[in-house]
Amino acid sequence: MVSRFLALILLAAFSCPTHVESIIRHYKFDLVKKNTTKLCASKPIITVNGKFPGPTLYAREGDTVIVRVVNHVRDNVTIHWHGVRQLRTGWSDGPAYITQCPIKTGQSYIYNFTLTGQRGTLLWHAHINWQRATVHGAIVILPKRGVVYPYTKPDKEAIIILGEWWKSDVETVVNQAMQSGTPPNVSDAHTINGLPGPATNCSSKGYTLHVESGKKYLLRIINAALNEELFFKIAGHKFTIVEVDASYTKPFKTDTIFIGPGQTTNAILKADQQIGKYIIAISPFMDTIVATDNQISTGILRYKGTPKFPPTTLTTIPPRNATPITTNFLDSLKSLNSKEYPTKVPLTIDHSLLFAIGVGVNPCSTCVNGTRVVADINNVSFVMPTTALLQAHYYNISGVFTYDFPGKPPNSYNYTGTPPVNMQTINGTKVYKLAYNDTVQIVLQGTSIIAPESHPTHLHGFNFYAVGKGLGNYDPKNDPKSFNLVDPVERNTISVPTAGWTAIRFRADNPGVWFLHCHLEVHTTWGLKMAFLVENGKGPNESILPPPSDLPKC
Ligand SMILES: *[C@@H]1O[C@H](CO)[C@@H](O)[C@H](O)[C@H]1NC(C)=O
Ligand SMILES: *[C@@H]1O[C@H](CO)[C@@H](O)[C@H](O)[C@H]1NC(C)=O
Ligand SMILES: *[C@@H]1O[C@H](CO)[C@@H](O)[C@H](O)[C@H]1NC(C)=O
Ligand SMILES: *[C@@H]1O[C@H](CO)[C@@H](O)[C@H](O)[C@H]1NC(C)=O
Ligand SMILES: *[C@@H]1O[C@H](CO)[C@@H](O)[C@H](O)[C@H]1NC(C)=O
Ligand SMILES: *[C@@H]1O[C@H](CO)[C@@H](O)[C@H](O)[C@H]1NC(C)=O
Ligand SMILES: *[C@@H]1O[C@H](CO)[C@@H](O)[C@H](O)[C@H]1NC(C)=O
Ligand SMILES: *[C@@H]1O[C@H](CO)[C@@H](O)[C@H](O)[C@H]1NC(C)=O
Ligand SMILES: *[C@@H]1O[C@H](CO)[C@@H](O)[C@H](O)[C@H]1NC(C)=O
Ligand SMILES: *[C@@H]1O[C@H](CO)[C@@H](O)[C@H](O)[C@H]1NC(C)=O
Ligand SMILES: *[C@@H]1O[C@H](CO)[C@@H](O)[C@H](O)[C@H]1NC(C)=O
Ligand SMILES: *[C@@H]1O[C@H](CO)[C@@H](O)[C@H](O)[C@H]1NC(C)=O
Ligand SMILES: [Cu+2]
Repeated sequence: MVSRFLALILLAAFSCPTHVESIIRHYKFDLVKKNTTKLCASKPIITVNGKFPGPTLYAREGDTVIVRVVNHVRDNVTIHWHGVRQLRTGWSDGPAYITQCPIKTGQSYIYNFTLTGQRGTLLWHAHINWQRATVHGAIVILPKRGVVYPYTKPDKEAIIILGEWWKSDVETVVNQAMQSGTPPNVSDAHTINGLPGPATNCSSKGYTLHVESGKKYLLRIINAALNEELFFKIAGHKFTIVEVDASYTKPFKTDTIFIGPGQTTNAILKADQQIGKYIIAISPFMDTIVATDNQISTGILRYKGTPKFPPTTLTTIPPRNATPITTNFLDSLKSLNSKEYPTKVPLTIDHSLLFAIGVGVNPCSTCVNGTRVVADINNVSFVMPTTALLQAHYYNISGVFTYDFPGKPPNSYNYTGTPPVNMQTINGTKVYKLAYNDTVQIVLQGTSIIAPESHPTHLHGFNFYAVGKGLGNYDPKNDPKSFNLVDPVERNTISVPTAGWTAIRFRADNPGVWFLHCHLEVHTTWGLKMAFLVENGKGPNESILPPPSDLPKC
């Protein structure tokens, strides 16, 4: 028996010399309320393991991650592993009422997924109501053992999580807005690794990044804010961008990073300036009339050997409406497209979709002025079901959703011109059905109803290629001529420019039900969301796995 066991080990070790072990990483997430004092006001917030931001999940490409989530708070909970492909494991994706029912108070659920073909930085966050304001953290996927980065290995690395902070309870903020039908209050401060910094009248000193002269640092930057696209700068220093959304990019230099909620950016910073202190600053981007939290949060980059009271080098803050900075940044992003990491843009398209995304106004007798601001895709404001869509799909439960999500707007109009007089939408829980391995192009077309606005749109279950973008209305005749089908950036969340459009492509090689929504939580709440239903394929590895036995029930 022992010798047979040994023989098996030897066989495994020698028959496959390039084999690299993948291991199982176990984590436990306890959802608990915790009084936090490092913020402006001491008040209890929902946290994972008492931490804000929550714990970092470390793994290597190929590893399986098991996270046991235990809910000790009064609120329902779910956790989403943002950007993780979840190949065949949609049960572990996390959006409430899309792939699972919530984990109720006192209950637990095991998320179980494998990190296939991805390496870099992602984030995890709560995916129910506005809980992700405080329930979020980093996911670091290292390359497989023995595999190097496609860029010079940095000496050290640091995780930098950008967020928002409200003096009030966030669920109170959103509930108040839903009752009045008006936009919710903006946050009271921005945070860097949970610290707002001195700019916001807090006792907090803010975050400090300690560096040593001459060394290179890999900064894993995450935007975990609910409602704000952000600029990130460090005085006197430039960044080399090497990866976004856990996909390698062609390296390029910039002094300002533009990052939307749900997006991640790996940037290399060389500590090549004089010893001293340099301001780190985050500020909002908004190039239309919508309100933002204009608090600038700051931290400090501090060189080793800096004297006690050194001068601090300041940085200029981009104007709130600095559209050209965002355009430069987005236009510089190209996928690496190397031999090891090739770009695989679908060249033929089975489903060519046009999604008009934006807001609308519906009647509401109990609301301020008798109307409610809503949001929609192709005039459908998505209504959350009370049974998760994936369960309804898997168990053939009828009446939960319909298959008639429209592939184009029901009426065409000048999407970026004078808005239609009738700004009403329809309610629906509709999905768009795809066969396994179908190829999809979606042109996300922003609308100017009430006001045009940038929408950082997130697709679950897939990475997509951003093949084109432009201002005004998408022109199906001429715009495809300038599509980049060679090295477009690959990501899971993309900004749709204000009064413009973005075209994305992906292959539906992951069976399940996959959410697509604006990652500005205010717009998701208002209904700017839908789901793709990808059917099983024929092969043995082309079907969704059976649900785990502890899957929560509604
Ligand atoms: C949190 O702090 C507030 C004020 O400092 C206090 O009233 C409250 O009881 C504390 N809550 C918890 C859960 O510790
Ligand atoms: C995780 O999923 C795998 C594959 O379905 C299964 O074999 C394993 O038992 C699961 N582990 C846990 C802890 O649920
Ligand atoms: C939202 O802002 C309004 C106006 O400043 C204020 O009256 C209200 O109390 C705020 N709501 C919450 C939940 O903080
Ligand atoms: C900070 O405090 C000063 C003085 O009390 C006040 O004028 C200012 O409005 C405060 N700023 C914020 C962001 O609360
Ligand atoms: C309600 O109507 C008043 C008067 O027309 C207007 O000033 C206000 O902006 C409206 N509020 C909303 C939330 O639409
Ligand atoms: C759902 O229906 C499909 C097609 O009719 C069938 O193959 C499948 O077994 C059914 N699933 C369940 C869980 O009943
Ligand atoms: C749409 O409206 C914009 C802004 O008013 C205008 O510049 C553009 O020419 C219009 N496009 C069409 C096709 O009418
Ligand atoms: C959206 O649907 C409503 C209800 O059917 C309709 O009145 C409205 O004209 C539609 N709007 C657009 C832009 O298609
Ligand atoms: C649309 O759905 C919302 C809830 O999401 C509900 O408040 C509203 O009454 C519905 N409107 C219609 C016309 O059914
Ligand atoms: C998916 O489609 C592509 C061509 O579009 C084909 O090369 C590939 O083999 C297909 N994969 C599967 C698993 O069917
Ligand atoms: C299915 O997946 C397993 C494990 O990833 C792999 O060993 C096997 O070759 C795959 N089978 C097919 C037909 O692709
Ligand atoms: C929690 O989720 C369950 C299942 O969907 C639901 O019945 C219940 O109302 C939710 N509780 C709260 C407080 O939202
Ligand atoms: Cu949006």
